[in-house]
Amino acid sequence: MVERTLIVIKPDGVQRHLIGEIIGRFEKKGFKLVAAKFLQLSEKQAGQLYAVHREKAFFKGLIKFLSSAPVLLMVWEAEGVIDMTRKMMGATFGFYAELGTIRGDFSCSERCNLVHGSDSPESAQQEIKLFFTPSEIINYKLTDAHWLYGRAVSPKK
Ligand code: IDP
Ligand code: MG
Repeated sequence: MVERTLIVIKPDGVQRHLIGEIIGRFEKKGFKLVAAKFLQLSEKQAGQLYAVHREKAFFKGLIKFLSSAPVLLMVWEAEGVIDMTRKMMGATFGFYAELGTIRGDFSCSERCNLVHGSDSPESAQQEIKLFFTPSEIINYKLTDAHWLYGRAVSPKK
């Protein structure tokens, strides 16, 4: 099923010059970028994104970190994009994440783990709505869709 997910390159990803690296991985995998915004979040906006963690001991530090410098907010679209982006991000703590994942290759930290990605269709829908209006999400076709999903040749032929 075609899904959309919110991906955020966190302040450490921007400061460490990893925007291109992170976008490049998603782009080369074949996902479609349908919206993007570069901005510095307020503590309130950061708190809304991480509302599920409000009771956690790390919440306050997380909100300060996320609102401390600019972030790149993006919506990516593809069949199964939520699970695939989570796999490509790797485990939450950079020092545990598998090599080959974004966090495993570039993060050594619990908090500064470079990237946020929605973890379910429900959270994706909610999180996208926090930052993008429907008209800011662009509907368009990529010409490689047949090749990407392996439907270039009909199985009968
Ligand atoms: P996720 O980003 O892999 O979905 P979550 O458990 O949703 O991980 O945590 C949200 C974010 O909070 C993490 O990406 C990380 O930046 C931060 N975080 C999670 N656990 C800790 C912790 O124990 N200490 C400090 N920061 C944490
Ligand atoms: Mg999470």
